[in-house]
Amino acid sequence: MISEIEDIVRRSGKRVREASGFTVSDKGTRENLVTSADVENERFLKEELLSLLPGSVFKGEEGDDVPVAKEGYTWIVDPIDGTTNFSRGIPEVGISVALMKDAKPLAGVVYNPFTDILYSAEAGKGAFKNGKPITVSNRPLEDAILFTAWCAYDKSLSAPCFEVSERLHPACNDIRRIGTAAVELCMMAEGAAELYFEIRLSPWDFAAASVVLTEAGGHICSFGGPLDYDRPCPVIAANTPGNLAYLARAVVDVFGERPYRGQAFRSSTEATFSTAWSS
Ligand code: 2AM
Ligand code: CA
Repeated sequence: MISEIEDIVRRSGKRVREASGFTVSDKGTRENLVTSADVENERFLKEELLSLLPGSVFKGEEGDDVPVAKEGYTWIVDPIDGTTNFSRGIPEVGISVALMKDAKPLAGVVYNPFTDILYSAEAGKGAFKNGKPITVSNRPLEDAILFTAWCAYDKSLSAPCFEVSERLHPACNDIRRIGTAAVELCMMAEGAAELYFEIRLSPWDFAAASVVLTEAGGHICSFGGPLDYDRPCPVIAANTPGNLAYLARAVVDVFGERPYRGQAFRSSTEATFSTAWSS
């Protein structure tokens, strides 16, 4: 099955790479973009993936946001992760396809059609970059690179996100921001970076990469427990449980009691740290 998914994703990537004359529009705020290539690629992936697995459910960013099925198979798809990069010709883009079974992640493929790098993983079977096994690094915090962003699409949350960066920067090696969460998480999976924090990611941004990162030996969670594959949530990830706990502590210290979508961070702190320490 994974090789068939990879084949579909590679074919969709060729279409994205060769797309010309696409139109760009915003989805409510000027930072949140969609192009006609996003919409066209979601249509292509939906058709191909549903015919690969008849009876499955398709959840996608551009117009197909439905709940993940509690029983059976659900695809979670971002046709272009890094749309702002794509619209400007910056070649950091990920086509992200996850397959869930009974609401649990089963497989993930992330493909950058501009670099021709494809990450893939199936639960329990390891993670791969263009077919070669990958693992997270074992770098300690002081050598770690952090991927993070400052919530461009909701600037009311950007100040505390900057504060998290301010705290981490002296403790680690440096900070990077590539503009596609899916590719950033996969770069962690191959050992190129060690830490990841975003206050709000949608399931299609992280679903496929979460399988790749977990299978590569990494750790990824939200606040107070596992990722929510049905709605946007905070995402923290690291190469080791110790680095995950350090980052989670910094995030909770900064955000404190600040409610996030009606949920106080503090109330879920204990569960976050038990996830961090026990995984
Ligand atoms: P996108 O390009 O598919 O929109 C940038 O750091 C990351 O944030 C990208 O993965 C980008 O995905 C994602 N992103 C952009 N707008 C977002 C939004 N409104 N909510 C959640 N994630 C978003
Ligand atoms: Ca997208």
